[in-house]
Amino acid sequence: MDCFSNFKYLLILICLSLASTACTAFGEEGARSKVNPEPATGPTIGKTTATAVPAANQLVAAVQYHLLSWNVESDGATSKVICEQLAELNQNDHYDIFTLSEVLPADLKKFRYALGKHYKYVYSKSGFSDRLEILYNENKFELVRHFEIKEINILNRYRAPLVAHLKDRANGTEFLVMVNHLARGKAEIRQKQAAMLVDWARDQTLPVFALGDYNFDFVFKTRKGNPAFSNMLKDNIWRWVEPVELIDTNWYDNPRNPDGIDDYPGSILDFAFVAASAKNWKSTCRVLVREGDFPDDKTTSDHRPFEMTIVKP
Ligand SMILES: [Ca+2]
Ligand SMILES: [Ca+2]
Repeated sequence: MDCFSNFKYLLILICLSLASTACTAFGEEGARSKVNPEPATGPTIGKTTATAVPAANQLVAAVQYHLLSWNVESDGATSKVICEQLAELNQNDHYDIFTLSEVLPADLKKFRYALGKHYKYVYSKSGFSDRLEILYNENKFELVRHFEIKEINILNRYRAPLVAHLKDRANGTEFLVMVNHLARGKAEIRQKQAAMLVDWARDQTLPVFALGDYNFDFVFKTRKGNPAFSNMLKDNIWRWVEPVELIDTNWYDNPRNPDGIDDYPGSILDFAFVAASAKNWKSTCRVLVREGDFPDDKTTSDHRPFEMTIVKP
């Protein structure tokens, strides 16, 4: 080879090397969208699409989790139907964490298998036939500990809040997930429970996400809940994650005088709250409406499920 041929050879080598670098960069971009098929939200929108070759720090996916909360109406539904509906809601393992209330003891394990063996669960010992259950994707999370806050189960007649301390296996993020089902019949008990939840949350250092059936009777028209709701919001320790659209979460038609019309239209009983550093996370809540869900029947729940997406800052 003469001097000119050497130069051409060198040029070809440089071109080949550049082409290979570009392929690698686009390959990583493609891989990221597979890992995170959810539409990008908030600040991530546009970051990767506007830049042909993103910087390494932009390839890190946002730390976000999908939670689903649902009162499954213990004795007013069948485990068979609830299992089918849970599996349908959780296609492709969409939800990382479930917080359920009104779970019959016999159904705790069934709901886990409806989601898959890689979901594990903890449950409340309190609650008689209306237990609380937290299920989590074990591939994603390690369970650090779990506990019930027994004092809030006043007179041992209701349900103690159930808390799971989870740790993300991939990035070490730790947080608490709580499920609540506050007293329905006795307003003063519910009010006391809400005040005690505030006292408990005041001392928390980890992010806290608390979902469930709070029986706060929040009416859309007046934008007011019952006195327990006011207690819960006292001192801004808890922040309510209001659903993006206010949709009734509960169907109730007095069985003594049924007229096929919901007795409490335009109101909700089910809520998600955040406390401590969880207030810095981006949290979005949505009530899930499925075709034919209301009025419920003897096999389905009288509550709608709702979901919350949380994104770490
Ligand atoms: Ca029912
Ligand atoms: Ca009615």
